[in-house]
Amino acid sequence: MRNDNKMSIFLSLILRHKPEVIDIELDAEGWCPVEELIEKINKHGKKLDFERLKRIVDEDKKTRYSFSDDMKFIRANQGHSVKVRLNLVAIKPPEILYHGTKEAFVEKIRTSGIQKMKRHHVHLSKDLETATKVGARRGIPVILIVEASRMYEDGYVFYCSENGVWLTNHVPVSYIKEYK
Ligand code: HQG
Repeated sequence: MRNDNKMSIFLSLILRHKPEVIDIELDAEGWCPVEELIEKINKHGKKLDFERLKRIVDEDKKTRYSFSDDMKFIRANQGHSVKVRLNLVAIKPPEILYHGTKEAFVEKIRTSGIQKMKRHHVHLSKDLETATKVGARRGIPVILIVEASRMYEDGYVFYCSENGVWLTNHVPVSYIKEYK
């Protein structure tokens, strides 16, 4: 569809070069929230809904764009002129990693595990002190001990950011030991 081509070119402009045209920000890895992208493109006077966006992504001949696994984020696979870091390399984590959270969240975490919520990954620390600080931002901190090695052996993928934050997609309940 000819109009889809035009929209795809506009998407490239936003996701690779000039996100500021619609006042959106890409994160360090080039991702932006799909819902916000659609809303801001419409505000900009172009018509886009999720169905159309998905069609453009799926039918792009050069696979220019990707959705995150949960379809909540989108990015250009390459070709950026804005600075993005697409090179998170999966690496083996230490035996144990820590997650600092707020006491009030523990009950939910007990049933659904540690989820990335609004971020792109679950953030974990290699030391107790950092995790305690993260948890204390919101109230009484509770530190969860994550059996990272066992997760890794079971096929879960871990990354370590340049600033030493350990990242993974989800920590299922069975890998969490609680600690107060
Ligand atoms: C919690 C700061 C209910 C999770 C810090 C956390 C960190 C759940 C909150 C970085 C849940 C999300 C990240 C579930 C997780 N049910 N609550 N199933 N699973 N949660 O801020 O880890 O300043 O997105 O425990 O230093 O607190 O941004 O994550 O309390 O490194 O650079 O939901 O943010 O760094 O909160 O913090 P966040 P986080 P920056």
